[in-house]
Amino acid sequence: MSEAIKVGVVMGSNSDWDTMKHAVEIFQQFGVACEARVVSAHRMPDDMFAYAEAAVGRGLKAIVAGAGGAAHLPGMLAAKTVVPVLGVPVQSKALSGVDSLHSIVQMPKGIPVATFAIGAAGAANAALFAIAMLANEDAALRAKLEAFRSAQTEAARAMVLPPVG
Ligand code: RP5
Repeated sequence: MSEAIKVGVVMGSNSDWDTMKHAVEIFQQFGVACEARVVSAHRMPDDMFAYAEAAVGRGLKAIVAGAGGAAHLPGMLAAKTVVPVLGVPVQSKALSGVDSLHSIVQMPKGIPVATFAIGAAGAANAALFAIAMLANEDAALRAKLEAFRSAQTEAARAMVLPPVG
């Protein structure tokens, strides 16, 4: 039997995939069962509400939601579920993702969305943050996270700069 999905990665359009795949890659690297779907707030609002309303019952522990421009998906999911929503601003063509960032980060008091950096780094970090939350109840996952951090530290220590000129 396949492992139960723990985390959802959702996005407003398939044009967001180049950014959001970085979250999925991290979940796969850590062996966290996740699903990836397009759930557009504007083009399929009923599906978005159904996804949010089913999240607790399906056992989702976090939802990583990415969107660009008028990025309402993370906030509206958060409005419809108590499952933690982690928002990723996708870099937009017109305003480079500052519009996405502002749309996601400026939530009203009472309906939080954890908001990450614009683009691929934000998507990867959202996944790492979700993993850190899951690791509170999962010693094996915590060990993987600690190993990831150690490897990253060693890679940074091994960095060599090129000579000037
Ligand atoms: C948003 O509109 C999506 O999240 C995407 O970032 C943006 C553009 O969507 P497409 O026109 O590329 O489908 O809803």
